[in-house]
Amino acid sequence: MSKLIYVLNGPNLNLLGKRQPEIYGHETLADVEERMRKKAATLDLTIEFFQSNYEGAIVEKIHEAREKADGIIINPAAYTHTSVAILDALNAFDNPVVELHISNVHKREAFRHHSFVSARAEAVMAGFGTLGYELALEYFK
Ligand code: DHK
Repeated sequence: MSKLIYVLNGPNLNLLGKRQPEIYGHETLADVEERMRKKAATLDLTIEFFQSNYEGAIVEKIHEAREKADGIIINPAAYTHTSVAILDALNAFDNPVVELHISNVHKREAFRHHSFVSARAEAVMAGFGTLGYELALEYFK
């Protein structure tokens, strides 16, 4: 049976393609989702794609994943650097977690260098642009 991977996106990623394209690129989140679905099919994976600007909604989606998902790919966006709640939710999830950032956060402002989620993630990727989402699927093949 094909594995189900939850792909979770945090705040402002709904503006992907419009927001600071010099950092986050020109692709929209819908473009990313479409490319991921195609790539997932080649790896015998199924994805559940989700974005929210609300911390609690992301926490609740991680709770849902506890019952359903074989893995999580998460770009927590700004919550990467602030959210103990998302870390705690991920710690209550038993399958692998891949943390993803479109930009190389380590090349940016100092406040982006710390991630609460990295304490939980099996793998962390940053700086691959939106291509990173497809590459992250390879972890679960
Ligand atoms: C996206 C954001 O919105 C920022 O708050 C993070 C991350 C970096 C990204 O590179 O995908 O600091």
